[in-house]
Amino acid sequence: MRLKALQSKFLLTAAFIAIGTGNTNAQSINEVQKIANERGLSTADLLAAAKTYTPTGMKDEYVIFSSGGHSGQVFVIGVPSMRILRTIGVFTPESWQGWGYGVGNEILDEGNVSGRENRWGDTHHPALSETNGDYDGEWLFINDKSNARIAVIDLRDFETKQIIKNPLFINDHGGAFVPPNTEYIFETAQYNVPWGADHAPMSDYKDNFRGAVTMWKFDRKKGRIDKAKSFAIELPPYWQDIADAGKLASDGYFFLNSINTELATGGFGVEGEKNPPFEAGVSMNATDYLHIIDWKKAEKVFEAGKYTMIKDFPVISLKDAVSEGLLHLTPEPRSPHGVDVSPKGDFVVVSGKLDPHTTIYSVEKIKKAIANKTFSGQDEYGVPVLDFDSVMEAQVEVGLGPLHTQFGPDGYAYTSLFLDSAVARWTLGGDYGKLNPEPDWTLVQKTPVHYNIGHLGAAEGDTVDPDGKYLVAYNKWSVDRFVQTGPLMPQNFQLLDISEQGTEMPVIYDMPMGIGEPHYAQIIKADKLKSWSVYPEIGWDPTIQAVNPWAPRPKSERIERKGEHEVEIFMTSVRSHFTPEHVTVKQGDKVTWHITNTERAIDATHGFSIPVYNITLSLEAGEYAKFEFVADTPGTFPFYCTEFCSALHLEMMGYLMVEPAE
Ligand code: RUQ
Ligand code: CUA
Repeated sequence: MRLKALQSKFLLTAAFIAIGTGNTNAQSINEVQKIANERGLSTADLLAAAKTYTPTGMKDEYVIFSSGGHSGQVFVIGVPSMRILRTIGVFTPESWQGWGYGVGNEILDEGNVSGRENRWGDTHHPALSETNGDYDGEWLFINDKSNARIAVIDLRDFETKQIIKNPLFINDHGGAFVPPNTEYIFETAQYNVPWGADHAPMSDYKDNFRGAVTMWKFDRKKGRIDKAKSFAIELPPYWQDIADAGKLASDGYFFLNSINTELATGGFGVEGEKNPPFEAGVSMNATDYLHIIDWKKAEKVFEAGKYTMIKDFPVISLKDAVSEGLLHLTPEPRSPHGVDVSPKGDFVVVSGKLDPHTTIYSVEKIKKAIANKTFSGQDEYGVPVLDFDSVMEAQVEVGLGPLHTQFGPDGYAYTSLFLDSAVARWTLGGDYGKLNPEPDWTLVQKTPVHYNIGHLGAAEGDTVDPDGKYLVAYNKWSVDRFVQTGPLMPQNFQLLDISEQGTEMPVIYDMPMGIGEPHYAQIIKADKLKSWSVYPEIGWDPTIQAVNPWAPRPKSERIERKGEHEVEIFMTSVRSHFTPEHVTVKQGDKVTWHITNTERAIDATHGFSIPVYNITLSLEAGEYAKFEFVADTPGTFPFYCTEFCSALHLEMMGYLMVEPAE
């Protein structure tokens, strides 16, 4: 390392004279050289630093919206600095944002499962809203795999507005995905169960367990999923896996993988259980099925009333899905995982975990095969299977354990290789062929990553207009990359520079991700986000994105007793006091507390917390919030502002007195 650094002295000096925009003099070059020598940094390291170091005040060019895995949250990260900008509380309460401790509780309750409070989630696949197949920066959707729920996040204030529980299945994986104009949010089941997760013996698997895809109608004006206009399509009980919506050439289609076409039910390991274990049982067939769904047709079938109500939810039956010609299958190499549609929508890339190739299907050929009924047969549920050879376009040997694919603007595709711990760059054929110097459908190079990459994300790499430039490897293991943090270690987000054709794709940054276990993440150009810096007006209620008439204003603060046991409090907060400062209620009172942060300055957030009652809020400039509780515990409770908002922040407090009942 040291030797390499010394050898590169000349290069390095030249580089810094060439790139520095400040006062580059011999002395500072020497200093850089000295530091590089002391720290054992190579020229490549210094270049990586120059590409990622983001001096104070300089903002990031891209923003990652990352799932938080079983933290239940979403994380927002800047690129290329790889700095965490914020978390977004989604399925799991988050006390900094006051999410689920007095505010947000109704939304979290929408996600209750079978009448039970459920306060965590396993977020996998964020989907930014799209217009004409390109991210528009307005909305973000994300699934919860553990309980089959979808959340809607408004990117004006980065807050969760809705959580919806799927009534049919208990577990989802192929979601959230949106078609090019975000008419729907797709959610598909994974580990199949009988409808509504009702009980049935495992011996009923083939007949009573079902897969499904739900098409949640998104009402962009209201910013909410419209359950009344949503429906599902019944699917065979294969484990439907990840999915992608068609675009341009494949607009109107929706593709999803499956594993376990064997219909394995496990049952191995203890006395008397002799079935193959799941991991073997679901991997026996040489091929599984890619599902091809014509969702525009499905929409028409639903609108024509051709559905049955199951668990109070409209479902197009498998039989009708077949007879209406909206569902087709085609074989895909065993244990497929990722399915990704190319930028022009003309190819579908499938990667099989146990096959070293990516398999590319031609959308034109798929359409032709459907029209000509070029079937190789049907599956055991009567779904027609398109002949593999007539829809397959190419196979590229990329390496071991291919999972997910993203795209660049230059005809390159990038596939994550879990077993190889690498990112493979390969070339697309067809129209993309002229964009890159290498021949079509060839592996170009591989970059090792550390370690065991799951998803990967290129800048806008799943849209109709990918940007290239940056790619992030979302590695599952970090092993030896960071200071040991006990046996539980962070994941490793590695930033790769993919800006140059034909050259290497160097890793230029390692970011430890020590919160949750992210899966997919999308990377959007930062200037597409039009986030508010303060709420538009004083008294703004983020749950309705409008001024709330109940919002307290300066001079209207008061405490109103309504009848025997009800009290309503109207409070304002501004640097550095709450008005009123004394709130007295009686034990047993039902308390409704309204509070407005009347600030107009950027970043003038106040917190508000009450001990014992488990209340903590975050009130951003202009925000109105309401919370309710029953004052059943008498006592003296100082409430205070939890954000260090001003020099007199410690003085920003008051007392809640709950008088004991006689
Ligand atoms: S998939 S395990 Cu996104 Cu690779 Cu969930
Ligand atoms: Cu307001 Cu501290």
